[in-house]
Amino acid sequence: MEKTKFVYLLGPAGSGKSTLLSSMLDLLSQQQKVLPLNLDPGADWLPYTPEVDVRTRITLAEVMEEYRLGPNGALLASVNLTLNHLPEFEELISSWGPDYVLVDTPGQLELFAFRDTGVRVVRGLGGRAAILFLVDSFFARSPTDFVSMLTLATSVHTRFGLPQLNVLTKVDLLQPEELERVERWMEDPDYLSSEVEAEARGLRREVARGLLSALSAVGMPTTLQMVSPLRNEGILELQASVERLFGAETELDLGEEGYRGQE
Ligand SMILES: Nc1nc2c(ncn2[C@@H]2O[C@H](COP(=O)(O)OP(=O)(O)OP(=O)(O)O)[C@@H](O)[C@H]2O)c(=O)[nH]1
Ligand SMILES: [Mg+2]
Repeated sequence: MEKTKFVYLLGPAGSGKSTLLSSMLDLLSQQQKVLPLNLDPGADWLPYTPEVDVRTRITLAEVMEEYRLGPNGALLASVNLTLNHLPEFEELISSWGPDYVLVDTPGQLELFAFRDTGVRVVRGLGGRAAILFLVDSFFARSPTDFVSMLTLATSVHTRFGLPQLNVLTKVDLLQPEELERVERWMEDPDYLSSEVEAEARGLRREVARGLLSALSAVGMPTTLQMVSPLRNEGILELQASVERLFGAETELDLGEEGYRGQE
């Protein structure tokens, strides 16, 4: 299994994880053996057919009933219960022998990324791992919102310490000039900063300034891959970037603390 490449799709609720997974699956599986793995116990419907699916072991509705929890508590419990099934999933994946495993994660990003569940899942499944962090194009309309998303992306990167590609999804919803503006923000942090100064006021501006300065101290994300699975745009380029992401990467090493921290 040590050669298998696990690509974890992470991002805030509704950012397009499942849809992008489906498009990547269609493209990648033309040339490689690709296993779609669903780790979202709350998913009602998925735009692809998972080969291994946490919902065959745990469903949100059952956890709500059994533990008498509301939807949020039940989701938290379900994600934790996933850990019990990791050895089983690992075995299923291993016997399938895929080149790639595309991993769909729960919509509630914080459950997977900011508790220790995500790191334990990555470690439990093994192989070589990388993250695609998805940013909804909705947040690329405002420079201040965009800074918040870059902060979230950096925080996920720090948490997992894995090779990571940040991906702007649903770009079909942006006008060409909006897309150009985002590209300029990525190329020139001073331009992003000047746009924040022009847009935000009061405390919102103070916070955005602070975040920008923290980002420049730890290393501003430099790439943002643009995709629209709906129009099937950017998927080929994304696949090439994913290959490159694994290019120089060796065995997974999450260290004692569960992540390596910023390189
Ligand atoms: N316009 C547009 N809509 C998209 C695109 N990709 C996804 N969507 C829509 O965005 C919504 C959310 O997509 P999902 O793929 O379910 O997002 P998700 O991140 O898996 O959502 P959760 O698992 O619920 O957090 C759906 O209505 C999709 O049809 C895209 O490229 N363009
Ligand atoms: Mg989903």
